[in-house]
Order: sequence, then C-alpha cells, then structure tokens
Amino acid sequence: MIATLLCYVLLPAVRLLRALRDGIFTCRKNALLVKSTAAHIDGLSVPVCGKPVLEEQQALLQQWLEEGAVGPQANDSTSETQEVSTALAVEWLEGPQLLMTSLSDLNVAPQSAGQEQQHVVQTEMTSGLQEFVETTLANLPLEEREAIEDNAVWAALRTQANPQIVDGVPLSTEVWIEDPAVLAWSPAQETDVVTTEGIVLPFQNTGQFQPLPAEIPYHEILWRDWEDLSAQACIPEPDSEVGSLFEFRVMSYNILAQDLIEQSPHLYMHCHPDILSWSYRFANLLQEIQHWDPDILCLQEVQENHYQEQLEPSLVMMGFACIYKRRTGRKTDGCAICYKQSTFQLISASPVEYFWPGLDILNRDNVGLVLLLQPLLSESVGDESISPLCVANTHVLYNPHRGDIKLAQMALLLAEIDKIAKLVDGSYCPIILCGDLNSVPDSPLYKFIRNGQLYYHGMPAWKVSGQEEFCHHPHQRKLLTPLWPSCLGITDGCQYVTLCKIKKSDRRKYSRDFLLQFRYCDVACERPAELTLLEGVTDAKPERPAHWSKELTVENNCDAELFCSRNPGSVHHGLNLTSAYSHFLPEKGRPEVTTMPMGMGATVDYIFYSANPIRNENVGGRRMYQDGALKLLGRLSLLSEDILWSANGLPNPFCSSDHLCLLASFGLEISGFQSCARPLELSKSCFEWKNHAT
Ligand code: KL2
Repeated sequence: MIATLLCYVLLPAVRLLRALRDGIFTCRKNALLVKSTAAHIDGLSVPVCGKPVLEEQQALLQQWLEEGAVGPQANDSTSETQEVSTALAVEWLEGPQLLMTSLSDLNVAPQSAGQEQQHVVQTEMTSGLQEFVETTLANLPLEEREAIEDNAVWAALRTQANPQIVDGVPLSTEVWIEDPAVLAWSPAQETDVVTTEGIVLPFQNTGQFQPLPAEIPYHEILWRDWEDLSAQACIPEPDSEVGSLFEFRVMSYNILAQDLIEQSPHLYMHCHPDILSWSYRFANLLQEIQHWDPDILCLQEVQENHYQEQLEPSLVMMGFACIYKRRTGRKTDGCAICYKQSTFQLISASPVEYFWPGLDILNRDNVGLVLLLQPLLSESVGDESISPLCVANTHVLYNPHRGDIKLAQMALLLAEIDKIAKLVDGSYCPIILCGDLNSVPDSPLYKFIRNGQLYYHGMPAWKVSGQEEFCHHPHQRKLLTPLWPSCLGITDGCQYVTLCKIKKSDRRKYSRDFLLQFRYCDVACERPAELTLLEGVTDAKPERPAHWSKELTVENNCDAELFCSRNPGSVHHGLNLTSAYSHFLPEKGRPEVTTMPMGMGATVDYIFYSANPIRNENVGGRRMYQDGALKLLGRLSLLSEDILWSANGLPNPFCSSDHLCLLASFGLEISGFQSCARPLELSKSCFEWKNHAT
C-alpha cells in the first residue's frame, strides 16, 4: 500500500516539482545570460566595447548587489564548503555572477600563486570591463564593498593543495543531481557509430557516468597547478653578460566553434544545452583568458562572426592586437593569434592555406598563421638586443584516416615558419608553434615535429596521427614517395624550393624515382634547337603514361632550384622544436589530456618551442634538447582523463570548450644567444609513459 502510494503519487509529484523548478531556473538563467556583459545572442551583432555595454554592466551590478551574491541555497548551508559548492554549481551559472565570479577569481594566476584571492582579482583585471567593476566597487561605502568581496564566490575559496579533498568531509551529491547544468553522462548510443566519412565514434565508456561521491565544485575537480620550471631552466645571472630574460606567457586554446557544435550535436549529448550556448561559453572563455592573462594567445576554431563581433573587440579591450585567418571553403571558423600590444610589435603576418586545388594530398580546408613579433623592451634597453620571435598557430585536419594530408599540412606550415624565422646566417630566431594538431604524442606526426624527421614510405595513413581508437581502418591507404608533388614547390626538407640553397655536397643525392618524375614535364619535353632533327625520333614528345596523373606533372618550373636534397620516402625539417608539455602526469601516473572526444581523453594540442638538440643524445630515436635562447619557465598543468570524467567530460559548466587551454611561460634572452649545457628533463616523460604502459 505504502509502496503503491510512493510509486504512483509521491514520486511523480516530486519529479513534477523538480521539473517545474528546473524550468524556472533555466528561464531565469537564460534571461540573465542574455543580459550579462558578454551576453550576445547568436546572430546578433552587439559590440562588446563602448558605453552601452558599461551601462548594461552597471545595471547588472546593481541587480547583483540587490539580489545578494550568495544564492538562496547557500544561505541555509552550514559549512563554508557547502556554501562554495552551492554557489559554484548553481549560482555561478547565473548571469550577473558571470561578470564577477570568473575563473580569475577561482584559481590563482601563475605569478600570484599563493596570494590571497582578492589580490588576484585586483592584479588580474586588465580590461575596461574589469576597470569598470573595480571603480564601481571602489565608489561603494566600505561596508558594502567588503560585503560583496566576502560574498563573492572567489572570496570564499581557498587554495587547496589537493583539490580532490574538501576538508576530508564526504559531501552529498545533492547539488550535482539538482544542478540542471550537470547531466549524468548517458551516451545516446551504446554501440559504435560510423559517420559518413567512415570515422568511428566509439562509446567505450560503458555504463552511466557516476559523479564523484562528493559535492565538489568544478573548479576544485578541475584544479590546475602552475608548474614552476624555472629551476631547471638555464637562467642567466642578473649581472652576467648574457643579460636578463624577457618573460612572456603563451596560451593555445581550441575554443570550439559554435557552428561545429550545431553540425555535430551528437558529440555534445552529455552537456546541458545551456552550457553550450555561445553567450554562456563566450563569457566563460573570455574570463578564462583574462585570468591567465597571456601575452600571446593562439586560438583555434574561432568562428568568423564571433571573432569580428565579439572576440576581437573584447580582446582589443584587454590590450591585444589580433590577426585572424579563416579556413578556406564553407567552414566558418579559423585560427587567430593575438598578442599584447604593450609587449610585442608585429613585424609580419602570414596566413597559410592548406588547400591546393587539384592536389588530393592538400584538398582540405585547414589553415595556419605565422607571425613574426618583435618583443618590446623597456626604454633603457635597445630593441636590437633581443631577437624577434616567430609564432605559428594551426588547426590540422581531424580525419583520423588521413594522416597523409595532416603530414602535408604540417609541411606547408613548417615551410612558412622556415621562411619567416630564418635569419641571414641561416639559423632561426626563436619559434613557438601552437595548435591543435589532431595527432597524439609519440605518433609519427608528433615525432616528425619533435625529432625533425620521419620515414613515411609505406606507412598506413591512419597511423600518422595515432588516433587509432577513432578508426576502423577499412581503407588501407599508404603513404608513398613522394608524399607531395614537386610542383607544390616545397622540398622534403619542408622548405620553399625558391628559398632552398643547394649545398654542393647535396647535388647528387637524388634517387632515380625522384628524378623520374621530371620525364614528362614541359621543359624536359622541349627539343633543344641544336639537336639534329630526325623525323619521328628527336621531334617526338614522350608520351605520358595513362596512370601518370596530370597533377603530378611538373610544369615550367623544372629549373635547378627544384633539385634540393631529398631522401626518398622521408621528410625532415631543421627547426629544432620540443614540447612545452611532457604529456604525462608523473604524480598521477597517467597521460595528460587536452581534449575529450566522445569521452575519451587525448592530447592533441601543443605548444612547441625552439631548443637546442644535444648532439649524439638520442633516446630510442627521441631527440634530447637543452635550453637555447628561449627558456621554458613554467606551465599550467593539464588534467587526466579520469578527472575530466568526474566533471562530466568537456565542455562542462566550468570549462566552456571541448579542449583545455595550454599555457606556458617563457623567457627570451635579452642580449646574445647562449645555450646552456643542462638537458631538459621534461621531454622524457612521454617516453616513460609509453614504456610504463607497455
Ligand atoms: O578534434 V577537433 O574536433 O580538434 O576538437 O577538430 C575537428 C573535430 C573539428 C574541426 O573540423 O571538428 C571536429 N567526428 C568528430 N569530430 C569531428 C568530426 C567527426 N567526424 N569532424 C570534425 N570534427
């Protein structure tokens, strides 16, 4: 009897009430989001800068003050921890709080680690938007101001050495369950799905997502430590001849284009629709950028209209200058590089299109962007005493089957970097290469960048990026020599033919196969004037075999410059790049993750930077590097897959992209180039992880 009553009357009633409450919550939240600072409704062009926005903010701040910073649920909670998590899980999502409670308030900035949160807020605020908030707060009576600061979410938070443990108290899961922005992970398909492109979307994660048995706020689950690496970097003494370091921070971030969410909604089934709205994500992403305050920002998946109408104006307000390159074709997103105008001056900007009409190996609409930046020193030191910095950003093709295309795209980018970064003496200025390479650590593509060479001949195309989980490999496409035709004008040393200086010693290094390509090019078919004419013999042009594709024919540019050094079946480059991340979390004994496609963690985003290879030091074919003029001083730690799982994957209410941002701090020697003899320890770890895993 009681059971029947429970089943048929009480439970449905409770569910109905919950649904009603959630409905009201969502409506209220949406209304607030639409009104919030960075709130823009898709399709509407509302500039972020300018007076109207400030008035809007003023209204919001007023509203926020009237409503009080602590939500209704926080009022009746007893412990401080409960207050924090309730505020984060529920109230944090609400509009006005987006203005005030940013990531900048939840975590500590690299340079201010260990300081009080309120100080962080003050030091990290950079834009007009933040200035406005500060001035408004400053103008308030002291009592009211303190009340705001105490009640704001950031004020309640404490730095925690181990974000997994909240005062050792097991907390209830109530908030998780009640929070409409957090749905349990319940994949719609329980079996693999094969898309039209033949890409497999596996659902390895069987069963339902189980949140941690604790009411832990997102920012604590997703806590990222700042790793200070300055101790292992070779930093010149302040009074040494080398001079001091020019320090700057670089962020690489795939911000997930809104159009891509709409094109592939099945990838985001685990997310509450509210956290996927652009207005919500934009506000959150901007705050995250503002918090970490990079000097150079490399963004991928930047939707053109969002860039023009919202991102660029907002970033300009934050002191950046931005350069954008949209993808070719109908894709609406692209890559952007933004740099702090107070820190760098633009020397040149080169967009790189990977689409080449008529070439199968380059028939996709991906792009890259290469800037040359001059670091701006204080007036006491002349600009000429510091080298320019080359910064490249790219988003390489996703398709796990087409490693051949990814490799060719990378070669195009490396050729552009070679051109931009090469100094008169043939060496390179310091280079930073950021991006989403859609390839995992230790994959052939990764090794190619890091080790400077790759023997690809005969390699199955799906192997190149190492995204093996994502392909059933029905097409046994193999990489064959040459990977791209010579008419592309790029050598297998990833240099533009026109810029390639031939060393005498290299002149005879062409394979027969390579030279055979030139049999049918126009110049080869030209009959020299002085040749004795024998009808049907010396006047006959050789016939191109039917299987010889037209595109492969080298036309009109068979000059000596084409004959740069080639090792058949392999590609190489001379840029000497190593990764700022180690791809492994030693404390957790797990791989680092930068994205969570279909719930599976992977590293596909990187910050590579110039270092000096150590001669003859080569561990299992893996190059060892030591500091050059550019020194890695620190980085923002990444997370492991299980941690991201416990926050319901990506995106989630706290992280608004399906990728995590990468952030590294560098020091560039101000005068002269001096290398240090200490090898970089960090590069070993990925290798260790592989060994560990097998
Ligand atoms: O992996 V990405 O996500 O760097 O986050 O880059 C691409 C993929 C991005 C741009 O093309 O869109 C995603 N299955 C899953 N994800 C896809 C697919 C697909 N078939 N196509 C594109 N993307």
